[in-house]
Amino acid sequence: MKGPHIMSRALILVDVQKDFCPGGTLATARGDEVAGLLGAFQLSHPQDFDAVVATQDWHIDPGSHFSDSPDFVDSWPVHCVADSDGAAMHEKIHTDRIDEFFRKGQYSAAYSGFEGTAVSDDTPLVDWLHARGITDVDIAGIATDHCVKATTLDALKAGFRVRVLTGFCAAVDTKTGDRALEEMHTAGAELL
Ligand code: VGL
Ligand code: ZN
Repeated sequence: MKGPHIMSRALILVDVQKDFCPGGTLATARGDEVAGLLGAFQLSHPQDFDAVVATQDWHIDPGSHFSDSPDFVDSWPVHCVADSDGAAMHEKIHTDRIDEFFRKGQYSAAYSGFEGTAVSDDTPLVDWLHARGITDVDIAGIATDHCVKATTLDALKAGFRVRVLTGFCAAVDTKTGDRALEEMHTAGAELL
């Protein structure tokens, strides 16, 4: 006989870092707003999640990901340099309520949080989630058109049921952000 259906949900906060917010080197217009909303959501919805994780863009020498003449598609101004203030989480995020941080992009571009490994012991994100029996993930953060999209598509490929909290996502560009949301929906994500 089959056992009972167990559902276990994680919240994945994607790259809610200072450099992606107003005043940062690669700011999104809604970065501060999204960070504030997510911080409030962390406090108001603790029971919704069996785990809360955060990803961080964490560049040491990411090659052509950085450029003095960025095209804002494949190359970018210097941002989220490892251990710099710009790589820190936005101050509105309650870091004491995050179970683990996953850093990515040290030596090359890495848009998906699933390229990240845990700060405490280097465990890849997918292994960390599987070890905790996570079946479902809610995804939010920055940037909708890049790292949120890549993280969502990888979560679907890994077999998680995925919801994107669209009101809690900030895009580099609203047009490509909206197109990215469509792509995520087509790939199987539920848009909330
Ligand atoms: C990101 C551009 C460059 C992101 C990271 O977090 O969406 N975007 N590096
Ligand atoms: Zn980056």
